[in-house]
Amino acid sequence: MSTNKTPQDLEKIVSEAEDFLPLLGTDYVELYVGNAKQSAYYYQTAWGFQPVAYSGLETGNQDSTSYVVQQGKIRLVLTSPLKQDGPINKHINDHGDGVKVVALWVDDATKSFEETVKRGAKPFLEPVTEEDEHGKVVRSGIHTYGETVHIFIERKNYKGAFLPGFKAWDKPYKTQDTGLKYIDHMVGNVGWNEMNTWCEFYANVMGFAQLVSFDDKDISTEYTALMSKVMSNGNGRIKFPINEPAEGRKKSQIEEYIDFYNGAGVQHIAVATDNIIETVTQLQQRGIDFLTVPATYYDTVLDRVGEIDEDLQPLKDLGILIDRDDEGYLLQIFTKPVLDRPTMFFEIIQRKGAQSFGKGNFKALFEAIEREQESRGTL
Ligand code: TYF
Ligand code: FE
Repeated sequence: MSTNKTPQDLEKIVSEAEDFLPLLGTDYVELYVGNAKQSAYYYQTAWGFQPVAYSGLETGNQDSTSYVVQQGKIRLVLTSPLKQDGPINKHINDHGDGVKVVALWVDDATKSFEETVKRGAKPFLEPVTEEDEHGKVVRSGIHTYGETVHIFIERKNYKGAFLPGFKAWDKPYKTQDTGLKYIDHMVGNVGWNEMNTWCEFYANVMGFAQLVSFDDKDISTEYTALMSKVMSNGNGRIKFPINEPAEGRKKSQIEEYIDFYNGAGVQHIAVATDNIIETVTQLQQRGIDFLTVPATYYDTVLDRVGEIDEDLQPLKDLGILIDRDDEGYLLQIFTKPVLDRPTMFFEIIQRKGAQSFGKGNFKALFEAIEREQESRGTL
């Protein structure tokens, strides 16, 4: 069964949360990767991100290299170690490439740290002020699920390209963007029976409210199951669904992730576009692989979702999924994992009123994932 909070419920939780942890948005997402130079090239060439900033040997950083790329409001940081045996090496050894930092943009990073630690967050980074000729930035950080962390970024007194320690990176090589605008939501996979613990963390420590809950009856096929709850901050700019595996006849995709990632971590980053047909056409031409559903999906989809603005044919050709709720409809599609391990993937989403997550597509989507699991021998 799905449960939805009324606007009145949300308003109350929201106004309380806004008091102690106002979040302005996602500041950046940092991945620890084996080869940052090549990852940066992939995100530029295949996804249309633009070069923004760089840190490495040339900037006096002896330990690691980071490339910052941006598209719309989406900022990715790709980081690799330069030496052996450090924490970044260990992270890559344990998890493969993956998201280490989900950075949150705040007005006061010191207060964000104090308020969350007071409510039980495990500290990752004590508030620290860093300066260069462009101003100063205050950063602080707390742990979340697995080895993932949230870093609070206070940049109201900063005008540089990214953060102190980085130089502006203006590479003559530029690629056409693919129309990606902002991060709509970021999903965490956690272990058996851990979903509620982490939802309570977001509620109690960060003042988030639960938007929706899906149990294994909503999210199951004949073979596999999972459970999911969507947590949101007060202004709705930050939405974190949390998934846990559920018992099915075969192995849940969440369990497969946990096995290969060696623990909890970020499962998918949903990025918003306002023209999904254009965006996905571009991405497919540049070699991004998407999950596909059987052509029969399109035989009945309009009976389920009613009238839509787009022609059905291009949606069918590209494999874009459609769902509707009380507020409107949405278009969405999922990439295959973008790493060697079956761990992280992307979702492309275009919202046309709907504020939900595509529940009507879950069955077709999870059957598509099962076919992939089958091909990997992990079902
Ligand atoms: O974020 C969501 O809830 C949707 C649906 O493993 C979804 O994108 C949920 C779980 C999953 C893949 C997609
Ligand atoms: Fe999603």
